[in-house]
Amino acid sequence: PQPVFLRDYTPPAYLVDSVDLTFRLHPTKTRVISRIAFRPNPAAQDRRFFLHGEELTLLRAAIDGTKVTPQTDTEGLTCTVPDAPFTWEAEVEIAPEENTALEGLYMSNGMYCSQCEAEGFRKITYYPDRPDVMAPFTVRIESDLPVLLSNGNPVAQGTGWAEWHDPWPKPAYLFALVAGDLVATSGAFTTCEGRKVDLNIWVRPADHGKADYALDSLIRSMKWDEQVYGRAYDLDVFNIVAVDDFNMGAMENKGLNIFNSRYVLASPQTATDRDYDNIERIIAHEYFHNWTGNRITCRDWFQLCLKEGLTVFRDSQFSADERSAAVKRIEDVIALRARQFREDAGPLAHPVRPESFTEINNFYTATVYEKGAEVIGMLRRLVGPAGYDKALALYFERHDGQAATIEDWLKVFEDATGRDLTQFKRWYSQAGTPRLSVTDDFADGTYTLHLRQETPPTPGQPDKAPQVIPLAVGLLAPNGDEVVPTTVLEMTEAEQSFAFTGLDARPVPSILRGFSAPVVLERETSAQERAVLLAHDTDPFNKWEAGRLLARDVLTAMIRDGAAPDGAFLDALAAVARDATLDPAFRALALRLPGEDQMAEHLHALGHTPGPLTIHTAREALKDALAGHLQTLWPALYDGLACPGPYSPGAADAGRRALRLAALSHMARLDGGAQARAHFAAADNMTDEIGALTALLEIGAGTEELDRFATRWAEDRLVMDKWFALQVSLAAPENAVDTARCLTEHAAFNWKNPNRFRAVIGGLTMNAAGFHDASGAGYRLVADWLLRMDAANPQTAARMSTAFETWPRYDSERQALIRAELDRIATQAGLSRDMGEMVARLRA
Ligand code: HT7
Ligand code: ZN
Repeated sequence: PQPVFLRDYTPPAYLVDSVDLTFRLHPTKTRVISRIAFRPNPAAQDRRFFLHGEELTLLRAAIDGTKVTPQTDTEGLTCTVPDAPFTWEAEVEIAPEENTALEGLYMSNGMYCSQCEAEGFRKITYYPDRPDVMAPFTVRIESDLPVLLSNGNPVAQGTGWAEWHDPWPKPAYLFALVAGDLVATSGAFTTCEGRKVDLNIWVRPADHGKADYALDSLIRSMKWDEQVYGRAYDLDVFNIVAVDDFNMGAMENKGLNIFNSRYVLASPQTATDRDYDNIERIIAHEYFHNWTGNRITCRDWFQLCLKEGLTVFRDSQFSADERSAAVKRIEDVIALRARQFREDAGPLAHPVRPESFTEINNFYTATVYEKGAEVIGMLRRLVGPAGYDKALALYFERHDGQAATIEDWLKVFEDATGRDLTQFKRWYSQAGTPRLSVTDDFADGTYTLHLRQETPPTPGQPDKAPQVIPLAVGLLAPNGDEVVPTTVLEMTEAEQSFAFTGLDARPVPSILRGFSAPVVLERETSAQERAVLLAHDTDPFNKWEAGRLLARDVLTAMIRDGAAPDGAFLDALAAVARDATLDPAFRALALRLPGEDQMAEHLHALGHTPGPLTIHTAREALKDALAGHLQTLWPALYDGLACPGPYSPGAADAGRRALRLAALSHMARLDGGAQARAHFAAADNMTDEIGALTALLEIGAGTEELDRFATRWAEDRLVMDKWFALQVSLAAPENAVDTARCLTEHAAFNWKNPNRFRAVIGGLTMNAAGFHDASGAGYRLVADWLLRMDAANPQTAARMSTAFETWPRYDSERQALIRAELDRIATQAGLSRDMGEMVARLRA
């Protein structure tokens, strides 16, 4: 397969005025009859008529009613067509039951369901399957199943059939069809424009009653998008369907969102606070796509960040408004550093807007999504909230109904605010995380920050130009009083200095407040300065960051130099944990030590390659030290934080539970797990149940509780995913591979279900010391499963292959072992395009 390049974009030869589809559903012989009105595109450079089509059996085709015999190959068909508007008709046969790739039309537990983004529609019928071809769709579904759904509004229905019409022109990737035995949790929403919208969340009958939170989240999202972005919903119905077999989290098909059931189904007994949080966030994300993605879509797949970066940014704003903004920002940055910085530092690094790809499914990445959102956050900081609102209003006005580009997006900001964004655009084209080194001096009441930025080379990009970095800075007096409130410095040069005058004493700088740019800040900071920031910074992000840096440095010294846990750090953390004026959720985050993977990356940047087991052991020792040092605090926190009343997933109670469970996990290190066992036995919600089980597994206990858990939840597949994931990811390093192998032999290990596969194989890759076991057994087991999964479901297998992206930071023995596995995968006959591209990039 050949890569495609952004620079080679050409407009489509033909545009589509309308699409009529009839589906006669059958597990192995579904008939799809299409009737498509084409017209020549005046803007096209050539007139070749090409329709994408893969794995289709073409039964007949006609143009304007006259039978034609197109030339077909594995990618599609060509045909001689009139140089004027014409109607194309075709009938194809497909076999949804045999579709294990979960792309196109497939079956999950007896239900028909589609997934077309990015290029799945071509597995349903012949079509110009590219996002810049937009058309209204009419769909007729024929099936005996009781619930038949497609995009848009219902037109008519009878026994064994239903018709839908979507008046909003859309690209084929937003097409959706669902047919099954489903029940709805329903509600209604009246938009600010007076449209009454029927809302339905469809689930399997056995899951009835578990969609209330999803519905509530949907209603809150609809309200928020009206209030904050002025965007109202535009159809009479909004349907969401929960599906068990799904490659990703959810899909924003117009009027018919399809979700991985783990992001819809929740009850206090079966879902954790994190699950509730994710449901709210993802429901919002997919809903927000209705405007940022559907009404305005992407011209081509290189522009993916146009919809994904913006929609992630919008869902983060929503979560910040609905919950705690400070906690949300910290959680987002933890995730960004863990996934995107890691990606940027390895062989898979790519720009937010990639310039080439072989398989677009491989580019639904943390860089496109999360860094894409950070870039928008920087833009908003640079132009200010009012400038941002003005630009967004212009974006919706100018590009509604269009397939747009990043150039269009930036032009809107330039036109709305008068700002030149030529240099800013580098954030879209340059890969890699900029390193920002900071030194300072103080003389005669003037404090000067000296900044230097440098972005390391990434694949295909050896040299980087300076980027625009909005740097939010505040200054604190040595006693902790804020003497300069947050100011945004705009760094544009490779080296630049900024002075603050009129100061009485050398201040303590609080730099990169709110994590105002996705960079790595490098600055020699004394423990004393960090302690001041941890105790007094008014910026909650930097207050948390001060604690994280202290923890990171303590861990670094323990790993690298065999140092003992630092007492001053333990005291500083104790002060935060004890501070009842702080949000419990914030305190819980402050107590979370940097992860093993993060430590490996940090030490690698410092030129060290410690074994993963050394990192694991040091981190465990620091946790033990923290447990012992604060032994009187933990029971006090535990006793004082019990939530009064029945379970509520709201931020306040979730924060209390998070801090209480952090206390419990430290107590387990002191009492052999006695309190955790009691907590497990008394738990009346899944957050407490999983929290107690985690505390036990972390100290090598919990066998009995695991068994009890499995007995209790054997029939609940989402809860059982947790059971599978937890024991692999928390296994002692020396047992992790065996635990994973053993679980792959478990009767309930249905590996073709992506959630179950990710629970076990993904669980192993998350157990850093286990996966990177010096024997190479972890690498071997994962590679074996990648190969097996690739033959069934390339998308899910290829995503999992990113587990190998960190190879450069390991010793030469481990590097050789990883390379051997990548070679083994690369030479496998019949490897998918997805996996072929991933291993080629990983090995480069
Ligand atoms: N836009 C969607 C991305 C997507 C996807 C979803 C489910 C299965 C396969 C998929 N491929 C791409 C999800 C989103 O970002 O909202
Ligand atoms: Zn999205």
